[in-house]
Amino acid sequence: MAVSGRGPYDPQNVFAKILRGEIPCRRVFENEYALAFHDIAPQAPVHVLVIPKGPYVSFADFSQTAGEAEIAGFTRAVGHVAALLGLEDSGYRLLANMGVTAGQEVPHFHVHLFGGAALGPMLH
Ligand code: DGP
Repeated sequence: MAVSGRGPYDPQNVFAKILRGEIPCRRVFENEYALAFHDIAPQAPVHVLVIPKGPYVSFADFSQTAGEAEIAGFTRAVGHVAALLGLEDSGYRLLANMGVTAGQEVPHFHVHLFGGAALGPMLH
């Protein structure tokens, strides 16, 4: 079910549990700012989620309340993950669903990274 994308942050959301190691994920990359792992229901040959380590409900929350270092660190991590996955030459798509209209399901900010094939006009 879609979530509002507004606070308060629910520490029991599935990505919070992944961050705490309470449920497994197929990890691609991790540093102090971000964790990247394969989506459980991939919609492209490469479909990875990149999430910040901090408790942000959505893009709106992250962009408005995270510190400069965290925003910069997270943004760089997304680009690094794309490069790690070998997508820089072929290209890739980034997407963040914010709130009900976009169909955001998990109330922890995440960026979808799609690639590995020619992508249609819209995914997810
Ligand atoms: P969104 O609609 O933007 O909130 O997308 C949430 C994505 O999270 C969706 O593509 C499926 C993925 N997802 C949900 N639960 C899990 C999980 O437990 N593990 C992984 N790896 N992905 C999950």
